Amino acid sequence: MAGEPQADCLFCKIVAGDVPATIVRETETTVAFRDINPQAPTHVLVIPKEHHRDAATLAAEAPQAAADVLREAREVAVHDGVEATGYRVVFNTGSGAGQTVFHAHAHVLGGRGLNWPPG
Ligand code: DGP
Repeated sequence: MAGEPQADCLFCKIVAGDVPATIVRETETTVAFRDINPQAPTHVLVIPKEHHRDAATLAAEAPQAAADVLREAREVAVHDGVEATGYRVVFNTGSGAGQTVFHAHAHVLGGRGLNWPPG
């Protein structure tokens, strides 16, 4: 069923506490934790606790959870002190766009200059 935990999903294991992560914030519906391979001083992943394979699927299957992820992205930026200077929220969607973990997640990046287009 849509949203159910998947036994082979790394981020479902982080939600369950079975894989350790540096948690920044947690709400009823989301978890935010530091990326294991940070690309900026602030590089935090915000995920819905429910399993959906990517951001587009999340928005279609659980729009409230998608909104919660976006709200949390800002809260993470405030938490890390990068909200005022600017930060980037990225959803890699599909392997061709660089998605490697197929549990919807927002990358929140900040704390350094961020070029556009990203390349
Ligand atoms: P993406 O390429 O958009 O699917 O991003 C997946 C991110 O997940 C990538 O930046 C690295 C991060 N990541 C992979 N494995 C782990 C892990 O075990 N712990 C944490 N904290 N992050 C991970």
